[in-house]
Amino acid sequence: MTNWREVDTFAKTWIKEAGERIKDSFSKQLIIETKSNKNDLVTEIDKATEDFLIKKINQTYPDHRILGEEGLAEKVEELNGVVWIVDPIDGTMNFVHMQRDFAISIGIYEDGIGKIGLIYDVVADELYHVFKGNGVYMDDIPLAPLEETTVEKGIIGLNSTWVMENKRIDPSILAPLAKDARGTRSFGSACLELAYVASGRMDAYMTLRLSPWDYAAGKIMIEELGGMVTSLRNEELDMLSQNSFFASKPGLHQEILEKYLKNGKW
Ligand code: 2AM
Ligand code: CA
Repeated sequence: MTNWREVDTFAKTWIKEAGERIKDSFSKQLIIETKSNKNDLVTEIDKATEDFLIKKINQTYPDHRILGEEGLAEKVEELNGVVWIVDPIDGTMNFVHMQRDFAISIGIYEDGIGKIGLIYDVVADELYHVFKGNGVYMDDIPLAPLEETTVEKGIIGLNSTWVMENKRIDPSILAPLAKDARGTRSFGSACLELAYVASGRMDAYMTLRLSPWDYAAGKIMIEELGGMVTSLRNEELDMLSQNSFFASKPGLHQEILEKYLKNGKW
């Protein structure tokens, strides 16, 4: 039997320790490489952070498995048992250029069901955490359930570049949503944007493509608070591959799907 309280305590300790190590790297010269495209960045700190977390998890829980963005652990092809889904630095571009607005994200799943989610905003020193069934917190502050809202009153997290990334999508398709919303925002770290939806700073967040490590923690938080997390086609997300992504307060989710997203070829 898994002692989930113990897992939660270790995970919180390790994510903070990993954050300290990242902060210590600020004074060093970074080695920056690119991955899928010239703006998809990775540094040795991303890899060192994932490696640090893998070692801690392996030493304490040898039967748990790890799905990490940098792929340093054994390959995970199904979600049986306990799987830690880790993004060592979400928002690497922010990390490299701005030294702020990036986070470590850890979602811990059992047989595909989210149990624990942690998102650590390293520079702000804010830890968002959820233990399924026990509410969501930012540090010691409980987050309120998400209430229904409308596009008219909503702030929508939307990255202006993603509608142009895919030749199938006419960029103008989202113009009415951007126009009708109270405002749009883009922070450059998907997991932090999900923490902002959970904490009510934003009302929804959507993107064309997200990987499981970007949303594994945030999904548990938003669902715990009564929000919805689906693809842009309102489908359940596949935790083992990339998906289009749409997280929102209730009410707003339905309104955006019906009025703005139904003609998109996502
Ligand atoms: P990363 O920094 O961990 O790579 C930037 O808008 C957000 O999208 C970040 O959360 C970033 O995560 C993520 N991202 C960057 N490139 C991506 C890609 N090719 N596929 C999915 N998500 C990506
Ligand atoms: Ca990353």
